[in-house]
Amino acid sequence: MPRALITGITGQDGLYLGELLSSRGYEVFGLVRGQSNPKVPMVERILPGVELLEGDLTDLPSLIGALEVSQPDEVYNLGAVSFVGVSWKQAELTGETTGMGVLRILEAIRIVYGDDLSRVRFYQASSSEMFGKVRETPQRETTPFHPRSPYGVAKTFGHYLTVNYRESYGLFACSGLLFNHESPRRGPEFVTRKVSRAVARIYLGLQDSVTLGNLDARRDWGFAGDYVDAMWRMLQQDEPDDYVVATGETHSIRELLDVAFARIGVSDWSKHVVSDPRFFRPAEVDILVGDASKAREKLGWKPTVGFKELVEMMVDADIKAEAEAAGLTPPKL
Ligand code: NAP
Ligand code: F7E
Repeated sequence: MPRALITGITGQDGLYLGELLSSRGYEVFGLVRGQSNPKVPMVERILPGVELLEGDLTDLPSLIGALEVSQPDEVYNLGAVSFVGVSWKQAELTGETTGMGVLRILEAIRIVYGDDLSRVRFYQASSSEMFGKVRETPQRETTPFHPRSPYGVAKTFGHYLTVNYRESYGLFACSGLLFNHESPRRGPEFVTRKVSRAVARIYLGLQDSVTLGNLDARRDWGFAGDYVDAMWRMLQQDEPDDYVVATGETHSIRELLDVAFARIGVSDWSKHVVSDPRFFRPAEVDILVGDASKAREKLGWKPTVGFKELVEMMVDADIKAEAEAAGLTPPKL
């Protein structure tokens, strides 16, 4: 039975990856931080067979301990301060977790596996935010980086470190340059979920409007369930490599609002949306769209959920969840 250790198991991707690996016969271990992490009951409900280990990416001994206990064949490093907006306000924590955390887990692997590094494979959750102020469109593996936030800078450090440990020590280390991926499990601070939740609550009469920032930014949004499959595929190849994972389509926040509000029968959303400078970023990534040809050709990967289907899935899930929380029976869409 192959064994996998996932950092960031309590996050959106950790949950989908845990489900995927369990369904493929893995023994799954997940790193959980904090002395009483409130997400543990939710993880145990969604992933009943998974063994949770205490540890933190800012604490090297705890990473060594987690590797010693789990002895994984595959390590997926998904843990991070992942919200770009907060990375300016907590730049040091972002650097320590999202950047230096990668160094610590790689060093922990070297310490635990010693001369036997061929026993383990490593996946690093890199990001399209590394492309930042994009030098070419669409972005591919060879596009130069120009990160625009402390988060993007920290991810770029983690990416190059992953490449460096592959080149320096022969570690089977892959970096996935993943574009935005979403789901009903997405954190409520990210724009897709913020919108799907607000639209659900507007539909149910629980609120009137939503306050957002820059409506003109464009992103390449896919479904998280598809993207964790690409992570797994990277670690099953004969040789380690880096891959862009994306849908190849780009949409603005305005288009996101169009689809989300259309789901509840509202075509003019202007009276429900307020734009507030508070939600603008000090430096914006204006447009992202990825070219995932390499992943398609070498990994046989392609997205299965389109933009409209994704947004509708999220709005529907939020209508159900918000209605249940408010004790309402939602009217049929
Ligand atoms: P997420 O939902 O925000 O999950 C982040 C995870 O990191 C959580 O489990 C969190 O634990 C954990 N974490 C935070 N600080 C930690 C620390 N000091 N030590 C250990 N774990 C810590 O993020 P996601 O959307 O699943 O993304 C997974 C990874 O992919 C992240 O590295 C993200 O930066 C990267 N990524 C995401 C996207 C995307 O569109 N989703 C795209 C490209 C790359 P708590 O629950 O305890 O806070
Ligand atoms: O912002 C704009 C905002 O926070 C998307 C993370 O998973 O994907 C994610 O990073 C866009 C930006 O995601 C609001 O300015 C407007 O242009 O949903 P987001 P992100 O910054 O793209 C990448 C690939 C990652 O790696 C990250 O970990 O939407 N926007 N108004 C807003 N964004 C938010 N959050 N809230 C607003 O009110």
